[in-house]
Amino acid sequence: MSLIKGGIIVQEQLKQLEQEAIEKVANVVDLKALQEIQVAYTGRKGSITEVLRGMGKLSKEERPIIGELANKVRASIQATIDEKKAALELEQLEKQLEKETIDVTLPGRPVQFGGSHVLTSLIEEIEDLFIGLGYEVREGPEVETDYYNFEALNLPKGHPARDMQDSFYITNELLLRTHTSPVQARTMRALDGQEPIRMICPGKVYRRDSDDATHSHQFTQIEGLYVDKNVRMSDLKGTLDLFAKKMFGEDRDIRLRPSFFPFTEPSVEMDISCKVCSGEGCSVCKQTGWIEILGAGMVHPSVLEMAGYDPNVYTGFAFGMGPDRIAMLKYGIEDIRRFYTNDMRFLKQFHEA
Ligand code: FA5
Repeated sequence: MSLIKGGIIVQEQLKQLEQEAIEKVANVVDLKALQEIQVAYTGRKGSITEVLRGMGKLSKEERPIIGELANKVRASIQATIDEKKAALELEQLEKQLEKETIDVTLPGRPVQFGGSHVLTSLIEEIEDLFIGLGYEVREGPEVETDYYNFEALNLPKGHPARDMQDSFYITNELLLRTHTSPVQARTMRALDGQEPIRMICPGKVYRRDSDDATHSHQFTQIEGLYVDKNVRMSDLKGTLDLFAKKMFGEDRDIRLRPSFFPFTEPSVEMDISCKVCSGEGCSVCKQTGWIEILGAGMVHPSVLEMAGYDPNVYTGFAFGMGPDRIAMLKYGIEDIRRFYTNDMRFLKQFHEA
């Protein structure tokens, strides 16, 4: 059947819409505008729906013909939109890929390598030296009992020499150890007075000292203990002399001064000539030309006895050195606080390339 007047008009309107939509789609340059065209023509409230509203005025015979035509027009517009959409999406993807291109010839970011802290390296060097002399490395707790930190070292409660090491107490009986000497007492106690000992113990210690160029409230020490039959003061002197020469070289001056520690008798302190000023006097050596690096002496008979060693059979020597001060002297560092302020420019100087 052929269309009569009303049908012909609707048919014309539909064909016009199709042509109009296809032209618009052809000129569109972005997806948003394309979406708007879709809504305007094929959407629920779009132009095609609008035209179909007039169907009521058509004859019964014309309606299916126009309905079929409307579907074809809608499908044709949709197909054109789909094709355009695919093309625009591809274009967009290509643009994005171009923008995100990676230049593989650009230099990469250098990987930052970590390294041992200068004090850790120095402590390992000292450990190696003493291991070579037959010493073993031991450890002890940083939170120590008053007994091991003081009493077992001949420093009973109220002893005036406790003031030499102003302490951080946690309770009446617990404190942050002020030196590594408690490990002497712990080692002797563990061996029950039966075996000779050759040990060193590195670790952190804490004191209520005011921080300055050569004092820190937290620093490191290495304790050394040698107990056997017939250990003499000359053995201590020979050991310290060897240590100092290996550590600082043959040309640096060393001196031993008489001193006092309640846990050794006799006691000495060892100084090394200042590298910063070559012995002339500077702020590091407090104008004396020397820096004290360790305390030492023959283990006091009472300390041996308290730990279960018979002082008539066994004798021994002990020393406690400060690796912070040793590092300052070895590398010419003018302030101990540099070790603890984490300035990478300072710390990196000691890493191997
Ligand atoms: C002692 O701590 C004794 N326990 C050492 C000892 C062990 C003597 C065994 C006899 C037998 P003294 O307080 O002098 O001694 O400290 C030893 C070393 O630690 C010093 O020579 C010094 O190198 C270092 N030292 C002491 N106080 C500080 C501080 N506040 N900052 C950095 N280093 C320090």
